[in-house]
Amino acid sequence: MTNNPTRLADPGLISLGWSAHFMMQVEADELDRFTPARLMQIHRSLIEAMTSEGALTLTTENNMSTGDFAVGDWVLVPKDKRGEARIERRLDRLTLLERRVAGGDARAQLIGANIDVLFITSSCNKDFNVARMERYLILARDAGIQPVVLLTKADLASDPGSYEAQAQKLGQMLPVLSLDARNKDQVDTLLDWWRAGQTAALLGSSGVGKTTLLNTLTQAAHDTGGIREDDAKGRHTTTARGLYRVAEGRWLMDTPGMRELRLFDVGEGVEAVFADIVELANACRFSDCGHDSEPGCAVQEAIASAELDPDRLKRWQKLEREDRHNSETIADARKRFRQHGKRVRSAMADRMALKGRS
Ligand SMILES: Nc1nc2c(ncn2[C@@H]2O[C@H](COP(=O)(O)OP(=O)(O)OP(=O)(O)O)[C@@H](O)[C@H]2O)c(=O)[nH]1
Ligand SMILES: [Mg+2]
Repeated sequence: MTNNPTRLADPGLISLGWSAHFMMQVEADELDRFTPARLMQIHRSLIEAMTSEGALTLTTENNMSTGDFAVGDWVLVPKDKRGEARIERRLDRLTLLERRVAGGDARAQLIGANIDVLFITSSCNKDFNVARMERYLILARDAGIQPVVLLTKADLASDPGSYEAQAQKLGQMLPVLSLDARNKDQVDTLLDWWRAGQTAALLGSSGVGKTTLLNTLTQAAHDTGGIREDDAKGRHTTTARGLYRVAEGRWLMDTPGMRELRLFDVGEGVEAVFADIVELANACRFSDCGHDSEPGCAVQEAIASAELDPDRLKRWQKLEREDRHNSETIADARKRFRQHGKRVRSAMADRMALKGRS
């Protein structure tokens, strides 16, 4: 069945972020019954979405939970529904941000989908932490999302340039900006980083000014909160992820502050962010070099000649270990879950067969 580009090239859909990637996944005959919708906010049992005709509240089928969807996802919903509708199916994502949930659970949590630009947000105060920003950077690079480091509260720092210089060490070509998140002229310069129909997301700790940035851009008044004087930590004011329309058809995702970002399955992201160390490691004499005291270690040679910061090596080794551990744990948990599902299905089939015989 061929696609129907005329109906799917609806300007209303394009302004929601619709593109060829999603268009190609819809069959022409589906268009008689279904319409695409983008997910704006996800609650425990309901999802708020937008179609080219307006807002809708969505429900999921019994075998899916709202946790299977991410803000920013595209789904198909039955046509001509007013108010409430059920999700027929989700379209494949262009990009996805996910992390391992905090605590002992070996579960993945979806952060957001179909994001083009990630604003890695931190403040020019005690929140500033290079190792933490590096994690966000890995997440973005692994997902194929353009990262931009955004340093807020530049107005409160005596030397914001020193924070910028430290962040710039994360990558020579990484855009690093500092600003006062309450200043409209300064915040409007962010619009250069994404286009109409594209989606950017704000990620960072609580209190760094994510919602303040959204409010300044949209002139809206979503709740913002103060921070603690002693350690600059926020109070987790924003409690749900949400997608909002900002100037000229751009979309911006505000998210609740993250206490920690536990990565999994981001091997490619780690390699991209630490490409310099990976290259050095390839030049070591032994292929299983531990970069400790082995002879012919190119990594240690680079440290000795001050070409490589030893802290960066430590962070790389820690992130590699953590990624391997978390990826294995989540893969095991998923396997157990699938096996459990199989056992339940076969027990049900046995029961049905017995019933059929009696
Ligand atoms: N001086 C100054 N204050 C800022 C700036 N950005 C944010 N603030 C203040 O910092 C506090 C926290 O801002 P929020 O926007 O609520 O922070 P958030 O990142 O959304 O926090 P969560 O929703 O808890 O994740 C508020 O009192 C803001 O007014 C800035 O650039 N300069
Ligand atoms: Mg907030």
